[in-house]
Amino acid sequence: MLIGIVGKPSSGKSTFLNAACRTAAKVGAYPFTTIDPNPGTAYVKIDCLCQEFELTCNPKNSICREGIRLIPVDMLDVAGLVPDAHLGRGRGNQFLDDLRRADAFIHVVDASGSLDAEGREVEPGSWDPRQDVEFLEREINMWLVQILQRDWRRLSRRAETEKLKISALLGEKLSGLQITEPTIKTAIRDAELKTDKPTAWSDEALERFVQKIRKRAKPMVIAANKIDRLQASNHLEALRQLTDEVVIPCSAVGEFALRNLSEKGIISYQPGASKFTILQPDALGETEQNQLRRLQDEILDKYGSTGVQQVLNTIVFDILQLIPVYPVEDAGKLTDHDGNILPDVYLVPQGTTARQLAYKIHTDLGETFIHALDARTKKRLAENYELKANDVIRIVAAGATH
Ligand SMILES: Nc1nc2c(ncn2[C@@H]2O[C@H](COP(=O)(O)OP(=O)(O)OP(=O)(O)O)[C@@H](O)[C@H]2O)c(=O)[nH]1
Ligand SMILES: [Mg+2]
Repeated sequence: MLIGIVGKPSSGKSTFLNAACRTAAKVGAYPFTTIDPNPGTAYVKIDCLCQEFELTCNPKNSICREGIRLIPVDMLDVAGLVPDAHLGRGRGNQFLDDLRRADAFIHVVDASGSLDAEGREVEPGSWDPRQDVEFLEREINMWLVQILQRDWRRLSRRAETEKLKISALLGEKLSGLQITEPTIKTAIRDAELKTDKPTAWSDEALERFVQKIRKRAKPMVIAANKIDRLQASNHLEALRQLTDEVVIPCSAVGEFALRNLSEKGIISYQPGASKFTILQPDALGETEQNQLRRLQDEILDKYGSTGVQQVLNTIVFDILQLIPVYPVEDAGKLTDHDGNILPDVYLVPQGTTARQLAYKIHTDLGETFIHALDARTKKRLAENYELKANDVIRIVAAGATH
């Protein structure tokens, strides 16, 4: 799974990546600090089943910390987008091609309103961040429109002359963008387009169509960043009223500082938590102590967390609606073939069947699938059994088990 970080220059995208992934991407108070994309690995958090089963687990594809399972997700932080990027302004929009595979986007917005449309500093609070939400959605749409337009004439003619379904041709063309035929069909219907005459679709119609696709195929969460700055809270409500996307108040800088101090053992802090404990007060200077106090009072107490972890969990569990399932090879001991307890957790879409899980683990396992077993009840599950969140599943296959 891949989550893309987008937004205008200097909104805090690389800081968000560094806070979430502990990367060292370059950060700077000037536009276009990032040119080449920065990858990272973040973690979403769930309660680990080792608590329910009262076992000590040996995670392999994830991490368990004090009963909290951390599941990795790939992230990519890219260059800033500016209005009319699709016409080549700023760094253009070609770099978004690195995000073709993305399952969702985080839009990092400067909620303190201290940067203009191009990411240049202005009087704090004077810029209305609602404009950023509007222009960015348009630029993402235009990026998709341009991909479509590249061979639209040929494609639409072919559909008409060869009497092929335009949704099927588009499904083939857009598969690299994780856009499937059902999504395309729904978008064609919602945009009220005629399927038998795609050559007649206007540019405006293509844009309408793409907008419908984007919402489904590249869902977005808005990280209302720099909430640690005074002016931000005023803009937060306005942002929430403007858009139907989820808006989460966020301080990437705050999260970065807390994780840093926690790694050094100076404080104890779990990402996403509403408080921290100072373990080594002597290691903190007066300024740092004051900063931490402000962080507690003005961010954690006010908003419940720094927002970074909440953005990630919201995308994976609320927006993409993925559910965690634990495959094991021994349904009694809950282990893999090496004896590791609850080794792996997979994030799968709701509605995934036992057999689809088998395919996800290994093609062979899917092909030779016989049945599955619920490790809690030891009941047999048929291939079309729809997995539930936190199922522990053994797959029984011809010649191989899992
Ligand atoms: N106060 C505050 N400043 C932040 C926050 N996040 C980032 N910044 C600052 O905003 C500036 C830009 O941060 P970057 O992370 O480089 O922004 P970016 O979006 O990656 O910028 P480009 O790569 O140029 O597009 C830096 O000075 C950061 O320290 C935050 O949560 N609060
Ligand atoms: Mg950057």
